[in-house]
Amino acid sequence: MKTLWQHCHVATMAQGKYSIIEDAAMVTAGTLIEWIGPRAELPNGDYAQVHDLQGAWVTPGLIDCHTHTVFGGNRSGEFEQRLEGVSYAEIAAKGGGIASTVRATRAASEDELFASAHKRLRSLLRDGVTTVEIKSGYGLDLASERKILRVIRRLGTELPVSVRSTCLAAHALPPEYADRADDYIEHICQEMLPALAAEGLVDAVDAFCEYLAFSPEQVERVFIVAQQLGLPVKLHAEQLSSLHGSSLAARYQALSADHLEFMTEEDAIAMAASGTVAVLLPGAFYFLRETQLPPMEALRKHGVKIAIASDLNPGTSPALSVRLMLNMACTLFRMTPEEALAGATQHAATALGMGETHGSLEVGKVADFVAWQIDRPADLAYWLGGELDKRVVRHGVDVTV
Ligand code: DI6
Ligand code: FE
Repeated sequence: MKTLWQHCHVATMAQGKYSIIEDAAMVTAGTLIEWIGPRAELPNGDYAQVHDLQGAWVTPGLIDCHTHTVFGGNRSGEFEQRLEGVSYAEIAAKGGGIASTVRATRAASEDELFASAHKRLRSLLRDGVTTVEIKSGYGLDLASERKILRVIRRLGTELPVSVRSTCLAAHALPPEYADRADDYIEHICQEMLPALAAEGLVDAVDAFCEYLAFSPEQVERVFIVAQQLGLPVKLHAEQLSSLHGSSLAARYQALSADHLEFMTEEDAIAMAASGTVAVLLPGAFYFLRETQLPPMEALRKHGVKIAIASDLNPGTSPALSVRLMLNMACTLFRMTPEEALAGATQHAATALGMGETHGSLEVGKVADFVAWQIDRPADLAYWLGGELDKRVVRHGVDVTV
């Protein structure tokens, strides 16, 4: 069944550029794009449906390639304490921080986790997201990580969004393994990853490489097992200090290395050589009042692809809008609106290993797009959140929420 979409302009985002087609038309056949170009060149065809997009700007559906959407409780109380001068370290020493989210997540039932994550994910969808990556990492034992990953799979079947599931068991040290980080890594490698992968719950493996989390040596053990299981890897790296996790990620052909404020030019060279995407997370940078900027010039100079994501999580980035992240990428990281939009479309798709099928509007790609009632593409990075009039199409079907 063919559908014609016309009376629109398109920013196709092919090759990570606006690649604009004015007065465009697009033909979808089932879930795929069959033709796209200037309306004047539209070949004659028989269409089951014709949609008038009323002058909208069409972009690929937004892709949020780094989130921790599934968690119990929230940490607004800690936010309040931090604003009163209590440090993150003091809060953590009193059992707060990631540990408090782990307790709340372990205590929550699968249905409770699903219900709270569903609300957060709906906010992202209302913002034009058609693909999202969601990490586990607040369970930190086999049963609790499994519970989170099952919720992630269920979100993908019950909401009109493509969901990629990432196992982040190596996010923090669970209390049962206090002072035994190597033993916990061994448990991840021997028990957790093989079991969760065998259950089909894992699309990629991530870890938190940081002096207050896991060392590059520990992360490498996780990467080796991921590789044996045939799973691609990603890494939280260089967020608070420089351990060259991003170079390690590049050595393992990681899909992405994320955060990266403290990365070096050598890390950028390694990432460029392996095609590892730099996922920048301006929400966490902002929320932690970080001052060290990611090395934008080195990333550009060496041609590292840059993606932008929400990092939606209760501790460092309670961000419910990807468009707000685009604005922050421009204001805080000095990206252009075009670079920012590429970061939440084509480059975000590449960061999920989906770059061949998603992320731009080209013949043969999946028909995931948003028709925005805006004046120009830069509007997407201009407005600070809020709702924009739009139609959201996923797999060729209108799924506007
Ligand atoms: N980096 C972060 O900013 C979050 N996780 C990570 O690896 C922090 C998560 C939290 O504080 O709950
Ligand atoms: Fe994160």
